[in-house]
Amino acid sequence: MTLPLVFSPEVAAARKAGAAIVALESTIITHGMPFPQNVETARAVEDEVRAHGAVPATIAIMGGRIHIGLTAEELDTLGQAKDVAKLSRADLAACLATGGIGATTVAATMICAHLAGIHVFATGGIGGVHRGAETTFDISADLLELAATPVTVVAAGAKAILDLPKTLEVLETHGVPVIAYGQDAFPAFWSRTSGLKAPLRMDRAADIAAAQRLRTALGLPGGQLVANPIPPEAEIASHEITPVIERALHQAEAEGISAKAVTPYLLDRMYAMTEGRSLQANIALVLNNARLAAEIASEMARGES
Ligand code: PSU
Repeated sequence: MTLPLVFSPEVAAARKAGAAIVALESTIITHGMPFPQNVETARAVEDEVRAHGAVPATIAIMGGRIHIGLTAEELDTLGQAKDVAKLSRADLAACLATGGIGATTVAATMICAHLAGIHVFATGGIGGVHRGAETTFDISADLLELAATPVTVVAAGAKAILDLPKTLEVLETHGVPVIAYGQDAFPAFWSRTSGLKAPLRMDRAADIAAAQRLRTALGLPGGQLVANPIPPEAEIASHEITPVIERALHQAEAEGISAKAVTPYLLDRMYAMTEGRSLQANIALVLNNARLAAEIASEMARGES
């Protein structure tokens, strides 16, 4: 069976030329930000990747095909579409089989990027172990994907709405390298530090690229999580964001929100409670991750040529 992969003209040309490519996800567009900021941000992130020497490949499922790179019209359609499925490893094939429209989470984007031969992917924050997971068992499939699929994911850590110590534990159990970029602390999405030390630290994109190459050469499956702190001017300090997170978590519990709906609900509540500041921070950190991912992808492309 041939894979239902479709490449945008820009990505097809980049593949031919052996240029650096950075994968971008689409759940952040459909479930992570409101319209029109979602489409504006997706465009700005793509431009940031281009400005730093790589080609962006935003990934989504449309009409039974995996799109690797979206045209401006496709991005616009996705950003305004209603009832888009939030796809992870479990539901990717089902969405393709039924011809639906689906946005890819970190896990699904990693799978599609790997199929397309892309080794680096930039997002905002990965999913992780939710607070209260000891009773709900709510642990994002993103963590297991990092252990299975050889793609380096650049994120601002895991979202601080999660249980970060447990998230790091699960990553460790599954042998996922967690590399803080340029600092010792594991970042907490809206804040530069979570108060937890990251297991690894690297200060150069070239070292991160080499580590992914060596991981594969050693016969180890899986990728690596690069935890890139939000730029200082955009951060919301932990003492400011913590009460907001706690209020949002209480509301989610009171309303009985569960499973895939939890993260989008919390992000939306925090947007309202911070009068948009949480979204501004989210946009700044994604742009920052796009820059670093472009540098890593360029180093990887150099290593392959
Ligand atoms: N980064 C953001 N906003 C988001 C996400 C990442 O800045 O909304 C998405 C990613 O697609 C990630 C998902 O895979 O949130 C995690 O969802 P869950 O907690 O349900 O696994």
